Amino acid sequence: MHELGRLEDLPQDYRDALTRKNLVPLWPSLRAVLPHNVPTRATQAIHWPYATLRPLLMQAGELTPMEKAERRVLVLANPGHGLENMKASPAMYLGMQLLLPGEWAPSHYHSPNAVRMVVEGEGAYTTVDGEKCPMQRGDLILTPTGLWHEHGHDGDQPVVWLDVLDLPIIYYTETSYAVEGVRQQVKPGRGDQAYASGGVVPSPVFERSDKAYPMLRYPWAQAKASLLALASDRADLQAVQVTYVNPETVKDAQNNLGFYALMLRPGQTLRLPARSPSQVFHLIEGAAEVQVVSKTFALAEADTCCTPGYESVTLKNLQADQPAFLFIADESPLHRKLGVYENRG
Ligand code: GTQ
Repeated sequence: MHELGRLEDLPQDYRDALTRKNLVPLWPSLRAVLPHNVPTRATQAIHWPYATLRPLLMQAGELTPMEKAERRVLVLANPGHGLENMKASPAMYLGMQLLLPGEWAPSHYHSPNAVRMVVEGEGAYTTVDGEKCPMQRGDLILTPTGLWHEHGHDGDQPVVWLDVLDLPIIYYTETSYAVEGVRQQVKPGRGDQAYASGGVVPSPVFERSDKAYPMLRYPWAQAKASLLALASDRADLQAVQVTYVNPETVKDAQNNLGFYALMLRPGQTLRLPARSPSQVFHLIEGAAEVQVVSKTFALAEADTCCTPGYESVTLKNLQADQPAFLFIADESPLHRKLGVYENRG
């Protein structure tokens, strides 16, 4: 591992001549872009406790009406990437969105893929591609690339959800844009009803659905029931985890980000291997600790944290008599497409 030449080693008139011709010498920057063995990661392990975020989000509700916000969101930004860049990780954007009773977030579609994880409140819904999806705590609702979506609220308490978008990677590739529209007509047929039970899917006797995203709402009640059944069936299973998939293809539910629900058994400690993707952990129920590098976060319900790639993460259920349930988002599908996915154990 020898030292490479620095920019300062070159005569100023030579450097100026390069600059004038839009040329750059590689060797002073070679180790920066190709570090040895482990990538340089700007992503810091960051914890956003809901208890500190919530009052500021409610304040946004008083300060900024929907007409001035369109989407009333506080972005969970990683200081390692620069707060203004609105990234939790290289490919993940996180936002906490507030909708007050009677409010409506107008219809649009955009090129980034989004999901919502419902955090609190009753009575809100997201209409996606004409499908009216009720929002209940822990539900996962997809708004994939190009599908119209709008949020409404018929309840009487604030509703909050966590948005997870692949916006940073879509923005980076200069493919990010949105199109505004008018209120959608709700159509009959809901994916969460068509795919209400695992292992059976609707039979195309007369016509096959051509929907790229046949299931848009994944009710928490079903995901939780699957985890509890899996845990009791397989006492030997270390990681009680399910993946949110497209029920027709059984591939990841969306193109770039992966979504999972994980149950920690009472008192369980689980070491997740060091894999290349960054991860986001959001606690749905219980109390859990997340340990990564030199940081330890105690997650209360509705807390969110992120961890950099290439590091193992140790999860601990802080309760000895109750399971804990986590929602996880990561960049695995993107890494697999790019051919850079790694599990280093
Ligand atoms: O709800 O459509 O957090 O378009 C960022 C961009 C939410 C949304 C965000 C969006 C939305």
